[in-house]
This record gives sequence, structure tokens and C-alpha cells, in this order.
Amino acid sequence: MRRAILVIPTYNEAGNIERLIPLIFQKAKLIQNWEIHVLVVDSKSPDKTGDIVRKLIPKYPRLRLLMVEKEGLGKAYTQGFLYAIENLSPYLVFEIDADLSHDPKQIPNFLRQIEKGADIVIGSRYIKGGSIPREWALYRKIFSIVGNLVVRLGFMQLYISDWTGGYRAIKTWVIKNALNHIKNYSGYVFQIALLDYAIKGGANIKEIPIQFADRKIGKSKINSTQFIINIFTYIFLHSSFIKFAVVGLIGFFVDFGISYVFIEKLKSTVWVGTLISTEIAIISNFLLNNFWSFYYKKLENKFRSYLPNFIKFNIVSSGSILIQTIGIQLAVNFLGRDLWYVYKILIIAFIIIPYSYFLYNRFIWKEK
Ligand SMILES: Nc1nc2c(ncn2[C@@H]2O[C@H](COP(=O)(O)OP(=O)(O)OP(=O)(O)O)[C@@H](O)[C@H]2O)c(=O)[nH]1
Ligand SMILES: [Mg+2]
Repeated sequence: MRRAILVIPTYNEAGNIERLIPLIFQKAKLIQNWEIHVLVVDSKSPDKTGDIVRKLIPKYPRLRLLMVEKEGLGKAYTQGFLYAIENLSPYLVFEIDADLSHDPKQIPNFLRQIEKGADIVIGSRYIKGGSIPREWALYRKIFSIVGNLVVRLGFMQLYISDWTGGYRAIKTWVIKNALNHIKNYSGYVFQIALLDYAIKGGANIKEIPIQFADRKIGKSKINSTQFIINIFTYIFLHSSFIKFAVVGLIGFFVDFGISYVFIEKLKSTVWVGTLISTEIAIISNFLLNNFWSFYYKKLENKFRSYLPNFIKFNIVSSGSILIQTIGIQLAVNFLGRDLWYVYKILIIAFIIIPYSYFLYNRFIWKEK
């Protein structure tokens, strides 16, 4: 029998938790092959959520309570995971909100995907069959949809639709690997940090649709402004796609600077200066991408791994030059030459960057 622990963080959820726990255990009785436990992680709620849970424990022997400080959702989860791993030897843990937004009836659907081989199952509000509450105010809908889109594009991981949701099943090995990373994120952004780390570690991720219900009792704890700032900071520091674009920009300046020195200062022929500067920029881009943008899948430290990949890198880069040259000439032919620099920027942003990012991921820094 495999053991699954539902970790439920609570802060002032008295009215909700006394409804949710019976619902979970009712459902758990019907689930075969899995032993379902519940660990409530309460941040010393002034409304006595903890006391309510304590009173339920005699009735539900698989229910536990962990009291922690009020240090945010991420900290509560990290402490809950640690406690579960050390004391309850779970095969997997669930994240689930206390406020009845997540329906416990879905638990078997998560487990089914785990049985089929997923390491993480995400309950998604944004795939077919999933939904956000109809009664949400427009600004909240927009915030939720746009927020997830930004994260999706920021990481260029388009296949994951729900980055911020809190209904997930996660195998214990994924949590163990990520603990050192996620302990740095105390707030809601920890959800993104955990998923990002798991993807980089090669976890197999699957989404299932969930209908997210609006909370009926109690108040929301999320601080949206702080959350937005944390999301942007996290993406900027961790997205290999953003790092890759920054490397491209550095490459542009290296190329330009060296051309300038050769052509203007050393009076070399233009084509020689251009050839040398382009190749140096390609080498510096290659190294920066290997050790920074794609550090988690960097090439083996061997000459025979570097040489063929460096040649491929040159081929892809030559492709970029060709696409840019032809693209800009076509644009100028059709639209006139006044705005050539606008066309150049558009071609780089919307064709060259995605094109090379895709090819590098496909042929050089492949998933391990
Ligand atoms: N232990 C603990 N739990 C927290 C903390 N902050 C939030 N939670 C819990 O995390 C879950 C999600 O928080 P919510 O406030 O419901 O966030 P939300 O679902 O984005 O917002 P609503 O849709 O308005 O409910 C709830 O069960 C909260 O009680 C915290 O600092 N400590
Ligand atoms: Mg909620």
C-alpha cells in the first residue's frame, strides 16, 4: 500500500477545515491501493483552526497537526513536507488549499496519473475542462490568466498551463531534491520555484483539469502586489529563456565592439574584422549559454562533447545570420527602407530568438 499525505496549510480557516477534513476521509475510504493521510500545517491561526483540527484527531487517526510560525505559504509547505518525509515516509504528497476551493473528489484522478508514471500531477484551471470561478471580479480573472501566461512565456515552457495553482500531487523524490531550493521562497512564489526546479531536474509532469471554486468562508491571504514582484524577480533570475536572450544581447555588443576595434582602430579589411568578431561572439555565446542559461544540462566536460556541439552551434548561428539578412531585405523591398532598424528588431525578437532557442534545446542542450 502506497502512502499519500495531503499537506494542508492553514491560516484562519476554522470554518473551512472542519468541513474539508471529513470530506477528504470520506473520499479516502473509497480509494484502493493508497493509504491517505492528512497533515494540517497551521501558522498559529488566531481563529483557533489548530484547536479544531486537534479535536478531530481522535476521530481520524490518519490526521496530524503541525504548528508553525506565521512565515508565509512557502515556509509552511516546506516545513510540512519535511515533517511528512521524516515522520510518515510518504510515496507522494499532495498540496491542497484548506478553503474548499479544491474538491477532494479529484484525489483519485491525481493518483491515477501518478500510477501511469507522472512524477507531478498539476490540477490546472486553464486546460479544457478546468475553470476559474465565474463569480470572480474581472480584475481577478485577468490577473490569474495573464499571470499564468507571463510565467509560461517567461520560461518558454508552454506545455504547462497552471504555474500558480495549489492543487498538486508530487512524488517524494521530487520534493526531496527541491527542498534546498524551495526553502528560499517563503510566499506564494514558492509554487513556481518548486515547479521550475522539478522541470530542470527532469520530472515527468502531467496536468488534469480542475474546477476551482471560490472560497465561501474566510478571507484570501494573498498579497497580489508582492506576488507579482516575486514572480517577475523569479523568472528574471531563473528562466533559461530570459538568460538566453541576455546572452544574445551580450553577444551583440561583443560582436560590435570587436568589429569596431578591428575595422576602425587596426584598419583591418572589413570582412576580416567581421569574421573575427562574429566568431568570437559565437564562442562567448556558446560558453555563456553552456555555463549559465542551460547550466542544469551543461555539456559533459570532454572535448568530444564540446567539438560537435560547438560546430552545431555555429551552424545554427549561421542560420540566424542568413534568416536575418534575407528577412530584412524582403521587408525593405516590400515596405521601404526607412524603418529598417524596426524590422531588424522585430525579426530578432520574434524569429531569431525563438528559432535559435528551439534548435539549441533540440540539438545541443538536450533534456537529460
Ligand atoms: N500555514 C499557512 N497557511 C497559509 C498561509 N498563507 C496562506 N495559507 C493557506 O494557503 C491556502 C491558500 O491561500 P488562499 O488565501 O486561499 O489563497 P488563494 O486561494 O490564492 O486566495 P482565495 O481564492 O481568495 O482564497 C489556504 O489554505 C490558506 O489558509 C500562511 O502564511 N501559513
Ligand atoms: Mg483560496
